[in-house]
Amino acid sequence: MLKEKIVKIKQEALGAVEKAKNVEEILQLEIQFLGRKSDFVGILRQLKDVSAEEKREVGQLANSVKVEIQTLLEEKKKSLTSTFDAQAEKIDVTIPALKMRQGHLHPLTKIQNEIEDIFTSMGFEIADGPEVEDEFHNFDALNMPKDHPARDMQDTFWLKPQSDIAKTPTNAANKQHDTNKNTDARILLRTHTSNVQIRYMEKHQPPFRIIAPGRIYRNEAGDSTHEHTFHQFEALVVGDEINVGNFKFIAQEFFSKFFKKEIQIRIRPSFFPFTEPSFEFDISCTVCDGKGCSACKQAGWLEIGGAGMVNQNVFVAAGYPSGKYQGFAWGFGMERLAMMKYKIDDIRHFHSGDLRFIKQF
Ligand code: FA5
Repeated sequence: MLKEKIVKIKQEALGAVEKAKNVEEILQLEIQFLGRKSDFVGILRQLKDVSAEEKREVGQLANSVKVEIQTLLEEKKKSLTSTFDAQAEKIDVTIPALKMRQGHLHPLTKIQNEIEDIFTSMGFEIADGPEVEDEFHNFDALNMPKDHPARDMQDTFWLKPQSDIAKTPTNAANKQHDTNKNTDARILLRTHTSNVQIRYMEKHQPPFRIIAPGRIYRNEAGDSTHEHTFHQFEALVVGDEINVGNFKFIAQEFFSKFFKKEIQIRIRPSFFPFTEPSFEFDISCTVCDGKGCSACKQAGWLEIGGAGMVNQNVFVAAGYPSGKYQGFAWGFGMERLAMMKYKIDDIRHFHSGDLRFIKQF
């Protein structure tokens, strides 16, 4: 009799647990079927009145049913708490996913890569030189002796002489590792990429054609077209019979490829100690093609940079015999070129770190 009651309770419990929809209902069922006032516990109380044999049988059955109901309640509780309730979460699967933010190259890096691609396609090699330079490679070897007024054209950031640095206590202790160096050489932040001309020629023999893009520094106040830290781009072509015509052709090819339109070159007399003759060169205006507009102040031409035939004194300083080779060199500002290409009105944008500017490229 008690056995049947237990089996009936078990079936009722299984059915009820099956139908339960949330954790609260499960807790209610636990009280209803196994709680102190439940029928099940009532049956267990009646066990004291039955025979020893029935007590044993009913007791065993009651235990296993209790475990069964408890396990069932536990499993159902788990399954209910882990069930994903899309309604409750209010997830709208039709909303477009958030865009991943992607990094990209700085506009100047892009310009530099473009320039390098064009020149390597014309058989040029890319050369490099130090930004912290000695006076010899930045000035003396480029035919600008110490008292030469041309040095004033490029205001210089001088660095502490190495002998001063060596006097500091830590470095004095290390000095014995360093005894071969001329610690009195004046060092500076290079004022142009022309130092690479000397660095390259000291190690290579003509014929060659190189370009040298890089960062340079000038101790001057900034405005919309001047920075104290900017980038230049040097070209140097040396051989037996290099002439101004070669320069004009290469320059015309490069600028036409860079601006993706036919560009004319114009040269005007100028002066640089490291070139003879020297000239400034202009390109036909990239906006009006030479007709005259506000971008070129109605001139039809845009100033690009300086150039010239390498001065023989420079070849000699680099270790070549005088009169044996000829070459041309040029140097221009990369920021200024980028400003022309992308119509940027202020050079200071490049290093401002302003993402609204950087993200446009
Ligand atoms: C020179 O630096 C020469 N080394 C260029 C050269 C190389 C001439 C080889 C001949 C042969 P200059 O000081 O004019 O020249 O500078 C060259 C270019 O750098 C300028 O035409 C301009 O485009 C850019 N530039 C000069 N000063 C600044 C500045 N403060 N901010 C941004 N760009 C500048």
